[in-house]
Amino acid sequence: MSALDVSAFPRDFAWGAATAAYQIEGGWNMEGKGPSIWDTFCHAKGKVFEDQTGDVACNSYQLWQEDLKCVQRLGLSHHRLSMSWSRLLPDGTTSHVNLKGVEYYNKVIDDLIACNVTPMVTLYHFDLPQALQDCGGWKSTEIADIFESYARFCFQTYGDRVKLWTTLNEPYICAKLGHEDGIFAPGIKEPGTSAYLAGHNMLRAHTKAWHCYNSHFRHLQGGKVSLNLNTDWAEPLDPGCLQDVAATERYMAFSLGWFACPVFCTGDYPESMRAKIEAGSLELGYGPRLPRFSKDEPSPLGTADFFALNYYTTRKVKDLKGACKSGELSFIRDQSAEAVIDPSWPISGVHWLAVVPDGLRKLLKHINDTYTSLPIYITESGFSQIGPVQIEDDDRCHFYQKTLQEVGKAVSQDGVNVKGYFAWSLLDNFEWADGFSVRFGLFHVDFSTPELKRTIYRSGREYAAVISKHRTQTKSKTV
Ligand code: GBH
Repeated sequence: MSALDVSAFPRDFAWGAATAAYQIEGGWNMEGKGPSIWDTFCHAKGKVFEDQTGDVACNSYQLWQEDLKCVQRLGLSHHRLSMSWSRLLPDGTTSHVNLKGVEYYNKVIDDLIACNVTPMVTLYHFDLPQALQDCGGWKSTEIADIFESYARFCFQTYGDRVKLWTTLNEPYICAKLGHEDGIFAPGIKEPGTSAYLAGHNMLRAHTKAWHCYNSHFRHLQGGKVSLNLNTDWAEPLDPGCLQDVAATERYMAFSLGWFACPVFCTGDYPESMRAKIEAGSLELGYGPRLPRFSKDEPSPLGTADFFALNYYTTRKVKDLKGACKSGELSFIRDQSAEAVIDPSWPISGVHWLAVVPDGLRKLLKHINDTYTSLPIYITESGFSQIGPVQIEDDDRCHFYQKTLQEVGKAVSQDGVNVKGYFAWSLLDNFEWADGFSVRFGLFHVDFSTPELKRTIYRSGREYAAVISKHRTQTKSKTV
């Protein structure tokens, strides 16, 4: 990464790394924590690679000091973490608060601030309290108010120190993988229906949480609230084929637009998305499936103070052309687009992650042109190595170098207001359905011994060097 031109990045650029509670904390039933849907999902056999679980993960619940050393070694200005809802509120409601959990995040936040690191806190990164799943989870209408109470509790408890909040991480993944494909917790496989309902209630929950902050905390605490949206960048397989062009627009509408349009554009779902879904319903004899936002509730429009983007990869898209027209309801039938990987793109250690750094630049410009001129934080971007562990992880170094170069171009050449970059991830961790078989860390974690020793990869050393170079350059400009 040493060749990277850091002068493209603004002086106050946020250099961060990211983690998520279930992926690192462990302590799944320690000191009063209630179970989450990921505890349940992993404990049921056959869901996760080799039936691995996040019961211990990186044991960050007990080894936080080790993580803090990693943060300091990188010289981060910002660090993104998520809170485990059921560690704070074991049954998901404020009727019972787990003080040990409150203490844990107090310590994490205080330590970060003492080290001059600004925390960015995500309230929900896939780990719904099991007690709430038992009442219908994201499919239930009531979940939005319950989430608002949880959010209020966190703003009250930590908002004196936390000024950057995101409510929900990747509602797309939670809805699609959790409620359509069933490959993420809660493992619901109800194609063509539940994902839209879950997504809708997540948007309602986010909206209520943002309004809660806006009305009751913003004037006292002065922070900002958003939600983390993920999408691939997509381009037509055959740019000369009108159907492929339309399919590409649909692909983007069904991923980014699904959540970004209500929050940043119109207060409602993309028209193309609703039209396709309702056409499918007619064909198959179903009622409406994409919910409508009620006039009796606040609109999602305008409920974000910045744009938080998780970007990993790009796809070429072609029209399904009726290939999927027979039979059953499904998200993919509605979307009617097929996404493929261009064989010329290098692949990473996971099959879905093709390395396309300039896709990020194009996506940033697209967001800036289509959705918002608000500042954009890239809240996740990362690479998993191929094959056995290599501490000298040259592929990952190359990935970060190229990716940061593209971010620099988005800023300096396209005029996109990118405020920060969070590498996914600080540590090798529990990679959901892939368990510990996939490593995204800037630090290696030795999962074979109870010490769970953290060792910096070359990519971590080089990322630290980039941050320090940027710091030195911007300092010398001020004097
Ligand atoms: C992020 O999601 C998550 O926020 C983060 O927690 C996670 O560690 C990181 O990705 C790395 O995966 O093709 O069936 O194997 C990004 C969205 C969700 C995209 C899972 C890839 C794989 C599904 N990712 N998906 S599959």
